[in-house]
Amino acid sequence: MITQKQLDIFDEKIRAANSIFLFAHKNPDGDAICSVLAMARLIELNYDKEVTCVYDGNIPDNLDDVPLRKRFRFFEKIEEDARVDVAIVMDMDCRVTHNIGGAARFMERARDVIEIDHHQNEDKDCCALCIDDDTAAATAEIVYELMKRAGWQADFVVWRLLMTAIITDTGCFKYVKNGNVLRIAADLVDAGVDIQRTISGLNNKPRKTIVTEAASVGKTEFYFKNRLALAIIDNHQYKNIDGRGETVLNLLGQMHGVEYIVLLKEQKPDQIGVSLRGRGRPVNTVAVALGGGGHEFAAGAVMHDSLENVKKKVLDLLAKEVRKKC
Ligand SMILES: [Mn+2]
Repeated sequence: MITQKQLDIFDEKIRAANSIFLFAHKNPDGDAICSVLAMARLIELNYDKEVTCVYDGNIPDNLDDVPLRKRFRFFEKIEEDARVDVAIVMDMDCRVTHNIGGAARFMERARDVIEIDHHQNEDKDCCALCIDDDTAAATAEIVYELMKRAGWQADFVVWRLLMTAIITDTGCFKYVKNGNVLRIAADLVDAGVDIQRTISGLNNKPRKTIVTEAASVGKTEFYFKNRLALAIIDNHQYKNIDGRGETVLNLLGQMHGVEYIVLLKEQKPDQIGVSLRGRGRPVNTVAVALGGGGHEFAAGAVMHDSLENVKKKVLDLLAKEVRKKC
């Protein structure tokens, strides 16, 4: 629930600012990108202020066609001495200071930092205002609430961005925490947003990505009586995917009997991205043991070791989990 006091602080900070920067977490996902772009648009429509949207890392290819995508700028393309009065950091996943990446240099010079997220922020000290609601399914849900509470004017671009954010973070409405996000989606549909068009707009990955991900699925290794599926994207294949490999995880997650899904991505010869998914089985403790983190059923880590060593370590840790449940 957004309070009047939060609204007042937001309004005061934005009014007093001449240069507003908006940030998503490093390697932003659909919710991060579209929530930032929707907020940027809302500020322009309602405050007539100039805003700059900044990210670090890479943006998934399937988000290339979202409205205003070109407005999102890689941090190294921003003038080094750019002035920043207010920084709005969104969808940061708990740690603002850790997750913003190279864009931190611009956030740090802001007079005020405003944080908006559907995770509880652990870096509250650096923020003048935190609008956190961990009952929200997406950051876009909070943007929508803010827009309604403040009585802001919106347009079709904002509505489409919010729907795209909600669809990506809820996995097409599979991961809702309560009915609120569905009521918002209903309002957006009534406003004219087409769910099917929004989803097919996201189904536009490059051919090389799908072919590479399918090849990786084809070579999946199975362990512990098929309860664990492990797929690998080697360094040669890694350049063909957009850094994630979601299709691999989705396909293996559809397989009968599979409870744990592991995807090892050889980003560099000695840097392995580990993605873990559990079907009703928690995987976050394993991710933490590997030096990473995440959610109960979707977590990951980046390890600096060879593919072979990382695979052994992951299997050893998961063997304990599998046995626990027997
Ligand atoms: Mn999110």
